[in-house]
Amino acid sequence: MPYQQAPPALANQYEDDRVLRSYLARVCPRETLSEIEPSLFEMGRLAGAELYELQLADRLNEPRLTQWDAWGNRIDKIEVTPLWQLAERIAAEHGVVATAYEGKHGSLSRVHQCALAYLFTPSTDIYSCPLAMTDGAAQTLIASGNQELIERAVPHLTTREPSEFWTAGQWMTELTGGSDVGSSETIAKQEPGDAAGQFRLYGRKWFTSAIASQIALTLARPEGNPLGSRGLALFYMETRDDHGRPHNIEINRLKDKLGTRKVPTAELTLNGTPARLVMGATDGVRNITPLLNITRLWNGISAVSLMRRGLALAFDYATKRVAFGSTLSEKALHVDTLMGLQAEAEAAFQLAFYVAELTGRHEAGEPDEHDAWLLRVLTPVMKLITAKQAVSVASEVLEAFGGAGYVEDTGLPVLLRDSQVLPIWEGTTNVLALDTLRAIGATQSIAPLLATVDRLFESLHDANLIALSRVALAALNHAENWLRDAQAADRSLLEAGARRFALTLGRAIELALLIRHAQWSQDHEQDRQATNSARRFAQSAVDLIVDHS
Ligand code: MFK
Repeated sequence: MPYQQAPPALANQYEDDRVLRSYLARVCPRETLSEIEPSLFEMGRLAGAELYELQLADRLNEPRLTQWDAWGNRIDKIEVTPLWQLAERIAAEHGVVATAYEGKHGSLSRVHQCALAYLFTPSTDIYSCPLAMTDGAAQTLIASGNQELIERAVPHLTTREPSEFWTAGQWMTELTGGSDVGSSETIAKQEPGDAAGQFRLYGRKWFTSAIASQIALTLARPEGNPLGSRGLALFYMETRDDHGRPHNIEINRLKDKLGTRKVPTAELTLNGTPARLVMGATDGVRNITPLLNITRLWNGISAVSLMRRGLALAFDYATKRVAFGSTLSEKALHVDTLMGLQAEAEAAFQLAFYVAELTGRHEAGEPDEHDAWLLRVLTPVMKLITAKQAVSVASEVLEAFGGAGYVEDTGLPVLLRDSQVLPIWEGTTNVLALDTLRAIGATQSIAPLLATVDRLFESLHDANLIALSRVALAALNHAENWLRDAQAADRSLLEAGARRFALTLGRAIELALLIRHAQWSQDHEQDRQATNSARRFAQSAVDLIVDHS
């Protein structure tokens, strides 16, 4: 009988997720949990069964652009993959965006929605990209107060009815202005007869993700406005005309990317595309920031969901793969390696969902200055640290499969390629490290974060966890001292250390949140697994600050 290797398999992705279930049991009142759990069981079932099977079967399909028809007409038709077509319907029906807007559970509606997105994402080939932008566009339109656009678009962006559902693009990146959005060159012109607020856009957008979306929010400079980000304005556009063709938009080509290959990302030319001002004719960058902050939250949720997928497969495979006389799950070194990755993923999970809680409280109008500061500072910190962890965990997960992890038709290499986008889009690590400094802004101190961590540790009574808590506090105090000294020195020292500072904040707050959860889990579930993860995580590098000489 020739040797054949059993492949890794997935169970119901909610049912066997200790970390998600334990977290929800802590943050949700019992009644809320029993109301939301059926939706999570169902999404967990789909993610571990039909969607995952279709994802493997759909592996070689990619989106296609057809620029011309047989008769010489420019059509710029985009066809997305079969899994993407199904994912759109499932996302709408299961409320992967809508749940956050239905508000059935107050501020926890955002947590519920993020839990759905976390389960949905790893089996749907980064369909989370258009969903993230859809969610961000809805937030941005609502924040704009533009009643006409809110009434026109938000019901479509937040519906559960697939035939009514619209997704949104976020068209910001230009050749001149990648991270430096203020350098954008797209011009907005008003022509005779155009209604107030109605413009036509001319320019070239260099990296427009999920080009099949029905609407897009974009930035352009109204003629005569000054250079720089203040001279840009925020515009709303519907991307198709009445015949379903791109509305004065030429799709020049789809990008040939390392990963996210199912996402139709285009270079395009706006050729007099009709667009409406969303709010005011200036300050477009500031006005689009609600979108940036929501997509950064989605980035973090996607990062932890991809880590979870890799580990679910690796843990299952370890029970099946026999080498040197026993399964990998019986090899102390293999298990130790996986547990180290599990600790990274668990710490990242706690931070991503903590930011979801803060976002939910903000959206539910539970105003609190302290929470507002935390949300503004921790959003970039969470995005940058979880993205780095996702790449590193994905790389190790592939290695845990040996050669199989490097072979395409196992469906494993895509985990690494898709993770690699997470530190790049929605603000690179360095851009977000600088944004963290900007967010700390006037306080010039992380005192509110230190106060939060003190509160997280108030109910600690396990001696081991109390010892671990000192690691988090020491790192944060070191960061606070470094910040004070760097602010007193010249700007270049502050800037040069910004990445190490932000990464340290990220790892220290992850550790603090994990310790808090571990204590709860000991007390309420008699479970020490989170404690073991906290111990491992505390012994990895938490403090990355390098002092000035
Ligand atoms: C898997 C799910 C992930 C989702 C996938 C989505 C796929 C989409 C792919 C993409 O589109 S990737 C492109 C994303 N591009 C970026 O994220 C841009 C990265 N660059 C930055 O974030 C820069 O920091 C920024 C462009 C914002 C800097 O621009 P400026 O011109 O230097 O802006 P400035 O003057 O610092 O900020 C303008 C205002 O906005 C200021 O307020 P004031 O006018 O009141 O002073 C800032 O404080 C404010 N601001 C900036 N960032 C903010 C913010 N406010 C709140 N939150 C923020 N994040």
